[in-house]
Amino acid sequence: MNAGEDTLDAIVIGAGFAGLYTAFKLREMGLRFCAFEQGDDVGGTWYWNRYPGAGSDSESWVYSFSFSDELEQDWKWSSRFPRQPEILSYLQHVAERFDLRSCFQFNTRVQKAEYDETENFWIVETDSGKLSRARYLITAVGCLSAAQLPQITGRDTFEGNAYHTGQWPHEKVKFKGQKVGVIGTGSSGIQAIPVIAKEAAHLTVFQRTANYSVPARNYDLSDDQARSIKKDIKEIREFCRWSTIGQNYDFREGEALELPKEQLERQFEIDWEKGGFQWMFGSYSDLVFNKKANELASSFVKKKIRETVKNPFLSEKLVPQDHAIGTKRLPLDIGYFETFNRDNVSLVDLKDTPIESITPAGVRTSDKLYELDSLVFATGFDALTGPLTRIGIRGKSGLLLKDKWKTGPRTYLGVGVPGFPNMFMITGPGSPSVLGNMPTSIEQHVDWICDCIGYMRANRLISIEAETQAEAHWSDHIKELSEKTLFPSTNSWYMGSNIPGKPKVFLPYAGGFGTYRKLCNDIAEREYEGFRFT
Ligand code: NA7
Repeated sequence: MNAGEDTLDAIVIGAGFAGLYTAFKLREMGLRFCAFEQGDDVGGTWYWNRYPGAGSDSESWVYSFSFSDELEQDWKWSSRFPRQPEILSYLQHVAERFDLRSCFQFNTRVQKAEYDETENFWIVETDSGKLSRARYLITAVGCLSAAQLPQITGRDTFEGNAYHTGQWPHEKVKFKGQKVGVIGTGSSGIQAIPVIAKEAAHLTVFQRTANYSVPARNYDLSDDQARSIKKDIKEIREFCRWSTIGQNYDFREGEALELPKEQLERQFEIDWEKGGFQWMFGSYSDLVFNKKANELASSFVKKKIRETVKNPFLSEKLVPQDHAIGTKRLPLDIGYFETFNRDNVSLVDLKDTPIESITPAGVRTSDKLYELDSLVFATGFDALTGPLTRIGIRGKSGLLLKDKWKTGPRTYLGVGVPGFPNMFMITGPGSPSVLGNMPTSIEQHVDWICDCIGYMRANRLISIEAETQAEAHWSDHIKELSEKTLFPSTNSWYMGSNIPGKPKVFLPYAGGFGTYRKLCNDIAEREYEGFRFT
């Protein structure tokens, strides 16, 4: 590809949390860069995921940027767990406040990015055919942005309205008076189902795997609560930066297995009333790492499901049978299990009666045809690798990133890949990313990457490339850490097992966010050990 003579310092892909902060930093550093976004505005995840009930499962005061004290003090969150419209407004506000929209070309999809080895540049081609050339390629493409539609016979023949939660229309979708079907009971389905049920004439939930869920217990923030959070925000942020999952809480001292059963049960109850991820990740760490301890947590939630769902036949169908709690991403819900007490909601257990096809009229299982007006695919994403491999990224010797990762992604720190010099991935595979609070992860990566670029410029270095040995060591480390957890025991998108043909490899770094931050800092201090410069 030939991109002409004008060479930028950097090209950024994406205008979500990661792209916005990168643009802010690069501009502060005085770099010439161009940023592309396929949507027509900023927002990333929150631009696309507009389904009913969509929202963050991290508390608003940490699910936000910490780089500007003024922004932190001025912005007013209305609730504990912000909903999609508010998060999108926040990101639009950030774009306006810091004049970041001018850094982006919207409605522009990056099709290809190729590294020119002789000149040490990235050449990027967008869907308009335009080529741009830059020293650095920074991917801010998100971890859960490549929507996955299931491969079901006749999927596209449905004559009603069909939606994927991750590609939701921008105009209001109406379900009033309709027979609606939802396929999928992951976090998206669990958020959407209670809201759709309130509007639809009838909702049929097609469940393949019964899932755990913990109540969010969302609440409106009073002025006093907001004031007190703002007063302590610096300490809160510092805690997040060094915590296990980038949140304002961490595992308790001690182990669940050490406690008398009644005491643990009491603690579970107290935490259940508080709601949120804290129920598990602010509790005892052996719930996550030890099968026996995890069984105690799993049993507690199963008991809660049985207590909530009035119809005993239905509640048994909703009780997870085949996985340990937390090994699939733990959803938070606002009335999910209660929804199955409604007269207008029914559950189809696909383990008993699998989907055979989708027809023009609805969903046909081995039992019968469910006629539908609208069908919602809450079927997830090609997580972490999908957003990157769907772009034709070619490194040295024309190697496609997709081919390089044929047997699973291998990276160094989840930031760099040997053979792909001057490419920086924000929250790429092999970094903590999806195992924690995303804005905390994103800010850490963007700061680290920008410091690295600053170092290169100060030292007149032209290219940086992760070393093969560092990649091998890091990949072994990722595997080793995952084997200390219960994650590999379950089919989940963490393991890549939701995508047909995707190698079954644990994708994120499970060593804890604070530990990872320290590692990255140490590596930077040792002049980017594990990377080779020219
Ligand atoms: P998830 O968590 O991947 O959930 C997808 C759901 O869709 C899950 O219940 C799947 O069942 C189900 N699914 C997928 N394919 C099929 C087919 N072919 N038939 C029936 N059911 C199917 O995606 P989400 O969007 O909910 O959440 C993704 C993340 O986004 C979330 O964790 C947050 O971090 C934000 P399965 O369990 O595979 O049997």
